[in-house]
Amino acid sequence: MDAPAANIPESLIATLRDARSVAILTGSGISAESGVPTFRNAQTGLWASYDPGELATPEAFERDPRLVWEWYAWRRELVGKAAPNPGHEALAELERRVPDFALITQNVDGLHRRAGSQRVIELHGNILRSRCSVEGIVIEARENDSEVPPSCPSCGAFLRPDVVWFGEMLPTSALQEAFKAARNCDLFFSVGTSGLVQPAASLPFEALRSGAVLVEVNPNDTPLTQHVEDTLRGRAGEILPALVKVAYG
Ligand code: BV8
Repeated sequence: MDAPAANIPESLIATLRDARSVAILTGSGISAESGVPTFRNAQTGLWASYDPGELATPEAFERDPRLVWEWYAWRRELVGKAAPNPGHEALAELERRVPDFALITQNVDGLHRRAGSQRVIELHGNILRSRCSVEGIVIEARENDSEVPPSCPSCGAFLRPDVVWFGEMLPTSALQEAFKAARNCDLFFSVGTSGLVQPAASLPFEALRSGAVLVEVNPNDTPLTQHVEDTLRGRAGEILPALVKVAYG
């Protein structure tokens, strides 16, 4: 049995097989093996000197719309070159195996849907979509638009990435669906997230309060680690496929 499978407790396999309802929260760690830098990892190249937490704000866009738009264009290009990894694919397989399955993601890279996951709750939006910064309507950004940022075809305001910035409210329906899934699940996995960003970071605790078994998949400790039933220490791209293989063959 290879290493990741060997570290999966028998009790967790039994709980997974018996689970009626499973909820998963993912963060940027699950996309790391697809070559998408995690949110807090040092930015590379041109963006090395910028703090993502500062750029992903309405204030930054107000102050320098061109800079913020170009940062997202750089990230969109990275995501466009990335492919789902075995961790994303294992979650798509898990959805097919569990009667009631909810995949809640903080990620904006769209890789879960590209891996075949159907029910994906995107808490923080999607970097591949743009919206009018005034009317809020989603606009397909035109290829090679000379304006940076491009302007809304109907009102002329700047387009912005269709993501949730720090200080902005999350989409109400997505947040409500996420908390409902956390409250109703038998088993909750927190995968590839440092658990620092609210309100997403409250979801595992909501599951715990509702009696779910809580499991973390991460190479490192997080503020959640001390509260979980099982810690699967390692990379999602190795652990999740091993979990699915051991549980379902
Ligand atoms: C809001 C989109 C109401 C943009 C993002 C208390 C309550 C409520 C709000 C707050 C609060 N305290 C502070 C706040 C404000 C703020 C917040 O939480 N700040 C934090 C930093 C303290 N929250 C908000 O503003 C939210 N809005 O609450 O509205 C409100 C408004 C104003 C005032 C009060 C209330 C909006 C938050 C959404 C921000 N937008 N993304 C974009 O992407 O550009 S969040 C951003 O961080 C990404 O989406 C990312 O997914 C997310 C979380 O980060 P992680 O995914 O965890 O990534 P990180 O790099 O941190 O960690 C990676 C992990 O992976 C690590 O643990 C690593 O070990 C692990 N890993 C690495 N490799 C692997 C791996 N794991 C597995 N396998 C591997 N191979």
